[in-house]
Amino acid sequence: MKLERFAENPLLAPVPDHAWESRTVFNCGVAQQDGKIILIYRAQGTENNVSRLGYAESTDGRHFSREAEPVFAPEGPDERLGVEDPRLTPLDGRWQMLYTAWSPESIQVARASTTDFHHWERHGIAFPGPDNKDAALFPRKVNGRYVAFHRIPPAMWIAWSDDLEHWGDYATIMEPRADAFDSLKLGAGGPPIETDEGWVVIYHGVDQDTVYRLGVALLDKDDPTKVLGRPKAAILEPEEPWELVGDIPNVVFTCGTAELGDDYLVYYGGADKVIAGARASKRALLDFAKNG
Ligand code: BMA
Repeated sequence: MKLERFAENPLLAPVPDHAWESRTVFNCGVAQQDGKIILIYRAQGTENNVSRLGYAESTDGRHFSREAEPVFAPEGPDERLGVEDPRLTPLDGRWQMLYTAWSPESIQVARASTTDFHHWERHGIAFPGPDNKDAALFPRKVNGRYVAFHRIPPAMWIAWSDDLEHWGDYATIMEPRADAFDSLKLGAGGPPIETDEGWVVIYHGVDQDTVYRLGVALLDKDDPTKVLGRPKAAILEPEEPWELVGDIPNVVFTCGTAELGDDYLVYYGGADKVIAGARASKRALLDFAKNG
């Protein structure tokens, strides 16, 4: 089973007139609110490598209008090199965002929250470095505690918390597999999607040639450290010119999914330079995740 790309791709490209997003726009968190699909996307200008986050919204999921200024920018020593790869989760009436805080000393996961995507409350570092990223919160508590994915290379991990501030009980849930698209390393895409049969997780896997592909897995509903299904084949791999060539070649990388009718809409960065979308039927993706 493969994701089916939108005919409209790429959906968003860099804007030469905007200094902060003139070079790249790519990995984006996804939210759904008031009938809109909202993308909070990573962007870089040509002046340096610092990443900021921009805002785009759509009513059909395929045509987006965007804002001229970033909605979230680096602050303080931990973010000197940028804020990257946001993942958005609705929890207790707010949108929680986990993102990569990058500095010369460390790669860490920080948390901020909002209700309108323009005014943010910062909550500081959630997962300290030296190298932790690809974090996404589950959309509800499991067994009375908050849960999140995170990544300590080369594996995908889970962690637990009572208050969203203090995280512990780190556990590896998925390791690289020698004979698959995720042979070098892997990390979560967006937050997991709850289904009757478990948590569907779309994730990225990297192989020995540093090609980034997307895969899918199914985790147990009550014990998400238990992997119920993990097909060997990728569901999306770089094929289009703007996935093969860009800022970093051969990359498709997702930070979030929307739901529209019977479909999942997966938003992803292409070659770290543009934003694209692809769809899958909910049933087909779940069946594939389960049975591979
Ligand atoms: C990862 C992250 C992503 C990026 C990917 C491919 O380590 O930095 O933001 O898309 O590499 O370059």
